[in-house]
Amino acid sequence: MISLLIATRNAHKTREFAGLLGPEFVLEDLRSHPHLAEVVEDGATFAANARIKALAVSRQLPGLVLADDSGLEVDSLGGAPGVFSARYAGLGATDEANRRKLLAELAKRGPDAARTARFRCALVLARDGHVLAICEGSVAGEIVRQARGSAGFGYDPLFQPNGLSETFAELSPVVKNAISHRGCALTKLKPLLPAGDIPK
Ligand code: ITT
Repeated sequence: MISLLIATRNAHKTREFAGLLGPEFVLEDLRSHPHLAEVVEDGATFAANARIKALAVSRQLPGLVLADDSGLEVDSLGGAPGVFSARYAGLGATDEANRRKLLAELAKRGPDAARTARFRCALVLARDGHVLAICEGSVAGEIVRQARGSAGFGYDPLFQPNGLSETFAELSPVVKNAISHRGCALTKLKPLLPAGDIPK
């Protein structure tokens, strides 16, 4: 069994990692460590923010720490919401408020605005304040005109991956994980995860 601390307070991310990593991993996340101060995510990129989270947590807690920074880039919004995905409609915004804002911003661009978009994910693995690995993944698709589906979280009901006619929120977790930005990034990182392969 490999113990891994996911440096997130987002239970949806932890649930996806559990599905992706399988039963040989014992996962914990920051909900078990409520005393840890909130990390300021002021990086300009997903990788920079994932690094900030991984380092801050791994300096305070022992063992392997995995941080995920992720979000949605919409082409006709100049890449927004990007690193601001979690707080697009303001600090502490709900997923629904963020989705409403995204549709409103796209509507302002007119009916012919491109709806192409991609989810991106950066994963940083760290231990004792040192970065061990950085892996990134992305998945391309388009923003649908009306939210569809109730699975997943965040912008899932608005995102239809290329080649499929369902949104991420209409797909089973197994199918989403197989093609998602998080799944792609983790596929690259997973071979490095068995504790024995990572130099102390
Ligand atoms: P932590 O920083 O504690 O990990 P967070 O939710 O604030 O939690 P991020 O700063 O990485 O994490 O923001 C990610 C946001 O991007 C997330 O809240 C969603 O709005 C969106 N997002 C990322 N991955 C997603 C996915 O698989 N499906 C839908 N939305 C996603």
